[in-house]
Amino acid sequence: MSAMDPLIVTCAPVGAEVAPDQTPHLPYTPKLLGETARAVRDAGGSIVHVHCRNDDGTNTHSVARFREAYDAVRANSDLIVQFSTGGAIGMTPDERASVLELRPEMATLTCGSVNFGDDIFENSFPIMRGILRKMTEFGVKPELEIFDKGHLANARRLAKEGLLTFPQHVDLVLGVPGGLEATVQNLCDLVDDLPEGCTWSVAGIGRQQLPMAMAAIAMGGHVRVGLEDNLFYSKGRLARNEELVARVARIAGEAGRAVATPDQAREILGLKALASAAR
Ligand code: KMH
Ligand code: ZN
Repeated sequence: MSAMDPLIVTCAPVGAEVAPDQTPHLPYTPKLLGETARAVRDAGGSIVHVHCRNDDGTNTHSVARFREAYDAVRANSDLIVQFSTGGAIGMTPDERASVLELRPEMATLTCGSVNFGDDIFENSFPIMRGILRKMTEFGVKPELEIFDKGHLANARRLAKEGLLTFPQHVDLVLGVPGGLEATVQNLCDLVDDLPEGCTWSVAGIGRQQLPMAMAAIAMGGHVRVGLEDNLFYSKGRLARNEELVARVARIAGEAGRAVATPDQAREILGLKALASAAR
């Protein structure tokens, strides 16, 4: 597949910074995540980006909880399962990387440290190398998370060290307070700077989620939406994850771009097709 490939829509339904008391629509248990996976698939999604919480709503990166989450998604859909290795601020690098032993199809690799609100999301070279080595060990495809312009240079350095080969799939996360702002100019600059052959998506934060998605649809990129990045459907109206996916699918369709099925997305991303037993 090439140029204007079908649109891969990633849904990030639960984030470490979004708590259940902020919205009734956060699928923070495996059961809720499974239901959301089904709805997101029906709405046109291809990938689910996974963070986990305990039943009391607190963040966790426990392998057992991620296994439950994986099983819940798989029992309800054929979505590509992508684990977060970013976790939550304050988690140790080992904790963040621990879930890779479950061999999800994909996992995120944030390509550098970044101010994150009043905190620092720490991703030193030793941290990135450790996560990448574990991804290689368990055969997990990375999605490179780029929060700032210098993060692409960091990814190139990791490639020079032999820990990564290009092309890769890259997610441009724009609008985090402390990171690169969500503007079309910044998006174009990053896309111009991508190594040859990379596929990319954009995750606009907050109210920039929809405009960034629209730009990506037009540019031939892919899109990430979901409550991790944005709680609202419109001003004052809380969103459900599947509604955010459905809106992007609808707009893409109007623009003449169909959404990718999960298996089409696997082909675009160079992942193996899902064994029929796992559907
Ligand atoms: N929660 C952020 C500190 C990822 O999922 O890989 C990191 C994050 C990135 O959400
Ligand atoms: Zn995340």
